[in-house]
Amino acid sequence: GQIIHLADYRQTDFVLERVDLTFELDPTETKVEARLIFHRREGVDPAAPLVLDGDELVMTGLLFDQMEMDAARYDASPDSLTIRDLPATEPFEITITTQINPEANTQLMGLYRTNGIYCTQCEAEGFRRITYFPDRPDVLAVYTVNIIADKASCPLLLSNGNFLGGAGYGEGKHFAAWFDPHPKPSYLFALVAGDLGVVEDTFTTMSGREVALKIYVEHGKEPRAAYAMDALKRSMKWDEEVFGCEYDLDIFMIVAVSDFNMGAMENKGLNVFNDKYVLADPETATDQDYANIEAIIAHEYFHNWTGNRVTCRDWFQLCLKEGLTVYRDHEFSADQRSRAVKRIAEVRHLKSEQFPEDAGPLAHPVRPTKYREINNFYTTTVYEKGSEVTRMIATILGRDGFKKGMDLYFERHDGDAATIEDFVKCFEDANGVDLSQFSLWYSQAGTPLVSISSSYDQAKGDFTLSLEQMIPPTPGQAAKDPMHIPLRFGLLLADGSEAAPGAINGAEVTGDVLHLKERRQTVTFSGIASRPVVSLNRGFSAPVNLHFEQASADLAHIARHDDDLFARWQALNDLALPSLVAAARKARAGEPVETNPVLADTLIAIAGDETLEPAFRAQALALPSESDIARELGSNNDPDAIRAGREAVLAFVANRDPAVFTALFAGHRTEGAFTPDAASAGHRALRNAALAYLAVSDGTPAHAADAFAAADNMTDLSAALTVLAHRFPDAPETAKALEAFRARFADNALVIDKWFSIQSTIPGEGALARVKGLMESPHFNKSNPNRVRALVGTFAFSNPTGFNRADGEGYRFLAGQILEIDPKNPQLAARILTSMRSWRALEEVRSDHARNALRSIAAGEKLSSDVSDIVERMLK
Ligand code: HT7
Ligand code: ZN
Repeated sequence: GQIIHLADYRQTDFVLERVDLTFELDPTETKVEARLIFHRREGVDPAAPLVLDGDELVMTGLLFDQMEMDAARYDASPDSLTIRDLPATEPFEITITTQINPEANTQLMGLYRTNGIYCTQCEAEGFRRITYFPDRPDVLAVYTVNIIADKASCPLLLSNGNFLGGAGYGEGKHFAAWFDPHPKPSYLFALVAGDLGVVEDTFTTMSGREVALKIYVEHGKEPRAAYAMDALKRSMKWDEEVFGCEYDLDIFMIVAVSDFNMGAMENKGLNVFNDKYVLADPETATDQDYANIEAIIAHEYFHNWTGNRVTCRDWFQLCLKEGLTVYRDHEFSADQRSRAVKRIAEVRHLKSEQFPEDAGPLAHPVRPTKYREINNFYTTTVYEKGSEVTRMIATILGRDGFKKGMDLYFERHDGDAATIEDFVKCFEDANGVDLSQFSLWYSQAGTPLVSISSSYDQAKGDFTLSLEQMIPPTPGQAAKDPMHIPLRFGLLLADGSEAAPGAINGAEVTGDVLHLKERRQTVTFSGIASRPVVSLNRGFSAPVNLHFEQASADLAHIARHDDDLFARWQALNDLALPSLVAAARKARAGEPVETNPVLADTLIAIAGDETLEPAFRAQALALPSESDIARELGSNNDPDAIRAGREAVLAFVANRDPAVFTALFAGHRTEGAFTPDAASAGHRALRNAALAYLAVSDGTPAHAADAFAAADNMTDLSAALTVLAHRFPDAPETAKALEAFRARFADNALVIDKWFSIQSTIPGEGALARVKGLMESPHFNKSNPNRVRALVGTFAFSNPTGFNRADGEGYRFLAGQILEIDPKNPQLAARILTSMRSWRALEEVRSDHARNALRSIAAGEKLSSDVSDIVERMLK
């Protein structure tokens, strides 16, 4: 594929006025008739042809104003349709008939069949696999959709908008008509047809309209959709209360399908979900599953305003809808649960996924300026860093200023296909501020590094911070300008209270936010009576790396006393990382590992502090991961040494005071019927964190085997199974538990995915053989994306020692898998391949093997543009 540049954007020559679609569904020969009414845009050359996008299309008919089109006036190929000699000003109608094969559509883009259900996925460029169309997000039109299908196998016929009516259609067929009054881009089109069960409810909007809510799932699974329905109603209410956004159709539908490339899709009025993010009950879903369902239901619902009512002008603006909507779903979950614990989970995720992307060959700005394959830009940078950029706008402007900007955005751009500039301008205009320097966050890739030193002058009562920012070079961007970095801070005194400085010089400070804007800045706080400990980047107000050599005692002070819970966790993390890095270095050199006792004692004190919420204590107990340590080390990494060092530190903590973990494990059992609320989940998280330490100090599988036998919910059951499998892979107890789990859940594929993932992340050399063995299991299905992600994806992304074997077998295995998956599902193949994005940071032997494996992929025949784009960028 060729490279598309943001700078080349121009409007279409023709305006699309109306779309009428008729589908005659058939598993292998579906007929699609598209009636499109266009007119030439004012000022456009009257000779300019109409060029429509297609992808693997077969055209079986073409009419112009209902008359057969003269063959001399058009050229059709599978990927485009060009029509000439069109009217200069007046509207005209083009009717295109295509024939498509949903059964053979293994890419899961366009119209496909999954478990007998017809369903569509059109974002980003799937609509062009259904019919020829101006398939770009700035072409908005009103759609009418007629669906004709076999009545017995497809009693349900759904599309966007409101139901117009339906009737029999002869020969065992029936039809249904839908009309969506809201102009929309083609990527939000959806059609679903099949035989599904339904869960129904209603929601009364803030202006008193009743909306029918329907969640469609496979027959028999209806009870497992109750939590999703509850999350949907809470989302609808929250969006009214917090953003003033009211739902705008008579019906809102969600359909759960088992073959899906991503999490879910926000089609107007008809969201389609990966069933993993809809179905839950205590026996089969973990607390994490419940939290994910709540977040993704909210995310897709929130797109109704941020994405659908205001959409993107072009795909470069993807973060306009995604970054903003992730920010909105984060805020929603924070309001539904514990804000600090939610923020800790977000930052862990950001650091473990986005920071590596930003530091490697796939780094790109939140708003990229070029792409070859848009599917490859649904990245953690666009989504999660995009959300952080939105959060910084809120931090800089404050709650009210942010709200004013959002209100103006909806007022000004409802019905538009907008840009990031439009978005930022709303905040500027609503608040009378200039965000031009801030906007570098959209255009400069790479995680800024802020280096800090401090000094205190007792005689003068002055505390001084020297800050310096550096934005590392990224592909295509060697030199960068200094950015506007909003750092929340507090100055903690010895008694845990906060100093209130008399004057602050050297930086703009608004409230508790210090605005770092220059490359170097020295900030002096006067009137400070004793040496303070600075707590910086509270709440992770800016997505940056901080280099600040704070003494262990100072970090322990923050960890014990900061009134910002997030800052306490961050201090613990900052205390742990140097120990873990030092441990990895020692392990690499074959030397004994020493652990900082301040770390162990602080961790244990927090774990045992009953005044703190259990979920927070569980987060505190989770040491930085192997990939966190790898990132901190930066280069020449040996995953085996990293793990060995981390294991030594973990063992030191586990053995420091095992009684604390015994007490936590015994004291946080949740009694009574399971509820997925955050408080109960917190008790389970703390208890299971304690179990993991107990298994280390005790050295036997006994605790975990007992916990497995006693578990009455999936959170506890899978946590116990993980401890057994990861700590005691060869124990008979583990084999027994794995088989019991498999047998019990053999007919629930989503639970079997957990069984795959737990085994594929067993550390060490044996993992690859285990994964290969599991691929032969009758439960594995290489054409289902959830199965492939659970087994192959989890192995490559989340098993550092197993995947990065020194002999390179892990990379060669992955290369083989990528080449096998690519012809069937290029998006899935490309995404799993990004697991190798940090290959250059590996030590030489491994990085040589990794390079060779990547080269073997690059040499593959007929690679998709998805995979070739990723592999070429990774090798550049
Ligand atoms: N907006 C949706 C993105 C999406 C997608 C993109 C490419 C290929 C398949 C896809 N399925 C869903 C999901 C979201 O961010 O809400
Ligand atoms: Zn989204």
